[in-house]
Amino acid sequence: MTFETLLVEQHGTVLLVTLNRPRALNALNGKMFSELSALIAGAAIDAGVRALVVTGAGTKAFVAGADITELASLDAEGARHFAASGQAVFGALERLGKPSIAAINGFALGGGCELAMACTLRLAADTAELGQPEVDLGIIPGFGGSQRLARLIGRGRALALLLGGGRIGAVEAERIGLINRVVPEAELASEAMRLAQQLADKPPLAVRYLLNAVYAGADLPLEQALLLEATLFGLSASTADMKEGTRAFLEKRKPTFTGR
Ligand code: CO8
Repeated sequence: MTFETLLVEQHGTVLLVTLNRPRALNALNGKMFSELSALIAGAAIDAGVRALVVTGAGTKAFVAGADITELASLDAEGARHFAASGQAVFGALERLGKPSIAAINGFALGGGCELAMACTLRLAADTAELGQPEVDLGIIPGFGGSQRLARLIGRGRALALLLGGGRIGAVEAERIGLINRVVPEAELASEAMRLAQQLADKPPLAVRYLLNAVYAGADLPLEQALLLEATLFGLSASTADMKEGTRAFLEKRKPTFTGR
């Protein structure tokens, strides 16, 4: 697949996706959402893709938010539709069943921070800045920020960021749990690929069940979530990879997973 707003490279079983509108600091527009949607749908059914890295083109920004030029001309129904379709795309990424890593190489603001939060893990360059500045534009986050931020870092910290509208650096973002790890800027790309490859080498069915258990379980009462975990545990125990993983442990050798 070729895209207008995305650069996509496959490195073995890792898909490197670069949001590519550097002159607008990779701001998310309708075209980018429809291309991301197609890309995620393709990655979902491609057994050769086991992990994704998402990053921004250029040296300045991961994603500086929704495209404010497009936003400015929307009426209420257009804005509702834009928010809902962005939410659907980020939801599809979150529920892909394959790990995704946001490599935050600069500004991750508004929709950019929301995209990073829809990824499984987040690495940020030490120069990166994150925030939800929507309030200062007279709007609220529309791509999941008002919900994912509180779930990720807690309601109090989320409200401070959402209401303040300011930006925080990568070190502070790591301290409050918004990102997993700060990386020197020059090492971000290689570190993100290295981590993605590590995850891609894990047994993919166990990874999928694990992601399902964590994401679907989070929205369920504990009793139902535990039932879901036990059911997925049972499913994972029926895989050839489980037999290989346990046998390899007992035989003191490295497992060879086949994804079955
Ligand atoms: N949308 C469109 N263009 C943008 C955006 C954006 N979000 N951000 C930057 N650009 C453009 C600038 O207009 C500029 O273009 P040009 O060169 O043609 O003038 C170019 O990118 C470079 O930007 P700057 O000159 O501003 O670069 P600076 O280094 O001076 O500043 C900043 C960088 C601080 C990142 C600054 O550009 C900025 O504040 N950008 C906007 C950040 C922001 O407010 N983001 C949130 C957007 S709203 C959002 O994401 C809501 C999501 C939910 C929507 C729900 C649907 C309705």
